[in-house]
Amino acid sequence: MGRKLSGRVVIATHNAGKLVEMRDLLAPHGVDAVSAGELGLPEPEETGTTFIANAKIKALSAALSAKLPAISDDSGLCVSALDGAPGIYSARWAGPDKNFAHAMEKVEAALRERDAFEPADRRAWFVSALCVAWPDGHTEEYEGRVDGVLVWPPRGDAGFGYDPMFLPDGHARTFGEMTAVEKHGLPPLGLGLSHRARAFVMLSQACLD
Ligand code: ITT
Repeated sequence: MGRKLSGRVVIATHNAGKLVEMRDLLAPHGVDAVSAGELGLPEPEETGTTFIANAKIKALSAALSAKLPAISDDSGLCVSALDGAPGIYSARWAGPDKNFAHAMEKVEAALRERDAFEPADRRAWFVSALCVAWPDGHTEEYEGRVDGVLVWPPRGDAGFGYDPMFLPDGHARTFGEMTAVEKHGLPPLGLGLSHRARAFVMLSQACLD
């Protein structure tokens, strides 16, 4: 049982795609969500070596600057044949202009170099580490994961980042072809499909009403 969140909460991300999803996930829980961008908070350097460590850096930085509880997400795509890359470097593979068409091409090129053409050789998973931090320094962390295969060419233009090339197990459409509701996969449709929704279910059970 975690510490409860209520009132105003900072969504500590500067990523527009994540912000939409995190707002969506928080919406039914009656908190007043404000983004790091709206508050003009700085983007801390992500110096951690794990998703959880980077999520903590981001949530603590926002909570201490804003003097409000803050929720961050550190996430990424891990490719089995690439020994888990790009992993915590998923945002960096898109370069300074955040070009994810290019980042997906890089992943595809690396898979081809390894002769990974069959679905069995193209296994991947998304991870989301969510951290809630309070201005007194208390933090709680939750991690979710979804497994699937990488398709080529990318399919669909919904979502963000690597969504168009990720086909979650048990589904016929990529995250890029799903609505936000389908990607979340929350009740009454399911128990959480995306990595972020799965981590959020744990967070909400512990910290939200
Ligand atoms: P913040 O740190 O401000 O939250 P960021 O984009 O730098 O934004 P990360 O360091 O956590 O965030 O990078 C994670 C990258 O992994 C992100 O830029 C996406 O491209 C990718 N990613 C994470 N979740 C994803 C999802 O649900 N669908 C597609 N790509 C995702």
